[in-house]
Amino acid sequence: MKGKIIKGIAGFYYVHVPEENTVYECKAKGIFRNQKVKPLVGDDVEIDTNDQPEGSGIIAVIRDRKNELVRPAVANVDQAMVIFAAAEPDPNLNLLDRFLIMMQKQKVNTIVCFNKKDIVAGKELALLMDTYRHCGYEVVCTSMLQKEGVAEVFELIKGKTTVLAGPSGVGKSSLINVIQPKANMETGNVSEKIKRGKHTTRHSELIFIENETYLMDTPGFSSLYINELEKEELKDYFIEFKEYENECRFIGCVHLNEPGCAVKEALKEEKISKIRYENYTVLYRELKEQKRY
Ligand SMILES: Nc1nc2c(ncn2[C@@H]2O[C@H](COP(=O)(O)OP(=O)(O)OP(=O)(O)O)[C@@H](O)[C@H]2O)c(=O)[nH]1
Ligand SMILES: [Mg+2]
Ligand SMILES: [Zn+2]
Repeated sequence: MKGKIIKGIAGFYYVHVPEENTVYECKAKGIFRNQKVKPLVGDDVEIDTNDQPEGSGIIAVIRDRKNELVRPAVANVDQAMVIFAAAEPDPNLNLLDRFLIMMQKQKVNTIVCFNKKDIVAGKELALLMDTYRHCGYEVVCTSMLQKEGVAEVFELIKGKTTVLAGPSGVGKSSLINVIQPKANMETGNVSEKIKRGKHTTRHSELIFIENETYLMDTPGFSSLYINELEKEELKDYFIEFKEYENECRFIGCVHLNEPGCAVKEALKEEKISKIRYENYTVLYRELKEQKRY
């Protein structure tokens, strides 16, 4: 039978078989372990249910993956939507930039969503949105509490498999519940004291929304290391630098200390966001340090 892995917990994989609209609890065939292939949420598989207890099966075949992400570890996604709360928890834009770089490196188109717009001033929100729109990203702004921006989100996810990612407590599971109330995902309060999420979602899970439309819920992350990237390449991931780069005095300018740098000039004129540039310098330094070991 053909199906799709919608969840994996402690060596068990839950495979949805659309033909019957049922879910089988499966183990993977030993051969995958020997070949060091780990089944992933999102995998299209074939399962064998002969001689198995009712509702159980064995994953016999994992079909070729369209793509495979490392963090979160999922397969066959069409795009990502990264969610940050506009407040509570305050958005960590350095973490957002790290995520955007990682996705771009993996060639996965990413939509940026700022949730909890109900608790911040319009001006603050506009600044966040402008910053990322200016870098070429599709940006939406929502309140899952007041169900605002939902139609816009739906338009963007329709007909696709979208992985939802972001820190804990930003409203990833809440978004799924608003779009598909039947999903009934568990959500958790943000801690009063430290204003951080409580890591309510523990496992990635694929949720069927409607024909051809899936959302993948994932556990919140609190840090991301950029690796497998040369420091000289980093600038290419800051697309807003592109239009100035040709004007830099030196070919291969990394826009840090070089004289006659057009990117730094644009920064001075506030044509490039200060926070984005700062994140660039932080990440550049980090990549430089990594190389020493
Ligand atoms: N004010 C406000 N609160 C929201 C909004 N969306 C979600 N919340 C609340 O934020 C808290 C965290 O929401 P979750 O959906 O559990 O967050 P999550 O991103 O799934 O978090 P993890 O599973 O821990 O990664 C819950 O108390 C939600 O009710 C919103 O738009 N506005
Ligand atoms: Mg969650
Ligand atoms: Zn430069």
